[in-house]
Amino acid sequence: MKHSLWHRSLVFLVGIGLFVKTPTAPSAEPSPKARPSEKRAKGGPQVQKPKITDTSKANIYADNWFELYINGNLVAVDSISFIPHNVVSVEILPEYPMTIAVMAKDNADANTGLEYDNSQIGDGGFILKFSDGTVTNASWKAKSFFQGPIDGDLKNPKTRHEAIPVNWFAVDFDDSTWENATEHSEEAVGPKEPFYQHDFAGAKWIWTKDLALDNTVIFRTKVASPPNGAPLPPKWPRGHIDESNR
Ligand SMILES: [Ca+2]
Ligand SMILES: [Ca+2]
Repeated sequence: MKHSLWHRSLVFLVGIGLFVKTPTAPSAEPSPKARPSEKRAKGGPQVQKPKITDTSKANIYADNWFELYINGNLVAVDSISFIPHNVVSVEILPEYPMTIAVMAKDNADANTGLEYDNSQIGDGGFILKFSDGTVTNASWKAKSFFQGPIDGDLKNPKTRHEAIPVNWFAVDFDDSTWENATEHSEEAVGPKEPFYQHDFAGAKWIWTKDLALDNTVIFRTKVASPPNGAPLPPKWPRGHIDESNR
């Protein structure tokens, strides 16, 4: 009888122990709503993101076409191949130091250097202004990769092409041996109406020395800080466009 009572008490106590332990056992995985850290990772209030007011306006005019890279990234391409002449006006998110690299092309047949059914010699010209005060001038570097017609010979037009380096737009590309750009007068370039409808005040027309016979020109410059004296912007989160389209 005594033994049996002790046995029943033991079973009772073990049962109480199990009952008491059960509610304190570790719970299952928390629901997604209970993970604030995961929510923040998707872009919470602690991420300082740029607004459109943090961008600069870029006005760009090329006689006849251009593509523009900033710090190795393609930023703007002239939407019209050669004519009519147009201004490309876009917002950019500047980061300093800012390496700007531009490929500009005059309208010229690759085999003759002539335009309009090989009937005449055209001339080039490039001008750019950013609202941070960046402008084109003779401090930029310039190099021609396509000349023609050599000696301006219209009857027997010949051309000279130099291979364009694959990394011509890279930040670390070495342009130290290149000549400085040449500033040309507005009269010499003869811009069309869209130029006068945009703000290019303070910017200079640039090309190589030869506005007529140099047809593909690459320009490069490095801007250390906003030329208008504005403070350096924060290091915005950016990310890079994957050009392999994965
Ligand atoms: Ca030309
Ligand atoms: Ca032209």
